[in-house]
Amino acid sequence: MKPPIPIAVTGAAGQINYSLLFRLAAGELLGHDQPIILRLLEIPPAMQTLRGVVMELNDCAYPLLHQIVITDDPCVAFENVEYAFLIGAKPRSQGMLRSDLLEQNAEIFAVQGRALNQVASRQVKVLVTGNPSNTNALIAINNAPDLPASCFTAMTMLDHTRAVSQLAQRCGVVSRQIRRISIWGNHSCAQYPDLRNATVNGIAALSLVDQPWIVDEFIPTVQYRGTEIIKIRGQSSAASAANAALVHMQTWIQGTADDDWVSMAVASDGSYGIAEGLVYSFPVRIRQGQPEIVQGLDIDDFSAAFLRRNQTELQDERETIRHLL
Ligand code: NAX
Repeated sequence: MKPPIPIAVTGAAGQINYSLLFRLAAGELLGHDQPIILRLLEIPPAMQTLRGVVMELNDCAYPLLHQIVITDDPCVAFENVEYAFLIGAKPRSQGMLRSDLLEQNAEIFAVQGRALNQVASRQVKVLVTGNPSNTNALIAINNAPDLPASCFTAMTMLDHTRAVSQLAQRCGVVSRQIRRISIWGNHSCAQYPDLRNATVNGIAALSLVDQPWIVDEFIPTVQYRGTEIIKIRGQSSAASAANAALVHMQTWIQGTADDDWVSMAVASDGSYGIAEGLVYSFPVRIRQGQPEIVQGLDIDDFSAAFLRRNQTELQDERETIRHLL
């Protein structure tokens, strides 16, 4: 049997984790021959709920689940971890503004960035899901000066899979026939779901769908999907978000298919004119275990306006939390 690998997960008593933890414990991230240790971080008021979740995890008798550590200390949760899912934060409820979220959640990611800097593996792969995820990742990067910024990503995979699904449904195909969807910018309603490079069974998506559908249906449906789910379900997306977190980390570990890419928010290197350092979602491929921004895509005026709007929004968010950088 291989030695167990620790995986840190924050917000472990929350609704996303009520799906994610069970999939991790079943071996969906690291494979069905790799034992794991779950290192679960929560705040004290949620510890009781977390103990109940741990009872259920134990009751599944997962063959690969070697140990579960629960703690409210980030330095314990992140000790030597290779993988960290930063999910814990206050979720957006109906009517809550992003700026309120930003204020409330920023401090959490400063503390957790410092803890990762102190105790995590130097190759740790960190996925920030807690909202506002791009700016929370920016805060974590800036509070972890001894870790390369490339250790940190924020999640736009849910937006990506939503976009894939919308295009697949429109074209009457299944999702694996879709390639090269891109989500640009912020994980917010400003994001730009872009199908200009997408293919459906190898055929250019632009030759199969018309511009009014793209502008009036595809883009807003993806942008506002989270809001719509809160309205209809009464709670924010959970199982689909857990799935996206898992797919994001799996892709980071296993790589992208040769003819495809995924969307991840990473520290900008100035590509496509996006200010260096901003955590911005790009189409990325995984090369030697690292996300690399896909280069050379044609950006028309319509797309450029979206890219600029997202940059401005993220720069404004950065100003709000500058004291934490
Ligand atoms: P829940 O409120 O169900 O769970 C959040 C959990 O985090 C709670 O148990 C809470 O006690 C815990 N928590 C709060 N502060 C913490 C801290 N300092 N350390 C450790 N744990 C802490 O929310 P859930 O629905 O699970 O959503 C979690 C986060 O994901 C939210 O910020 C939400 O907005 C965000 N989302 C991000 C998405 C993305 O695509 N980037 C999509 C889904 C989701 O909305």
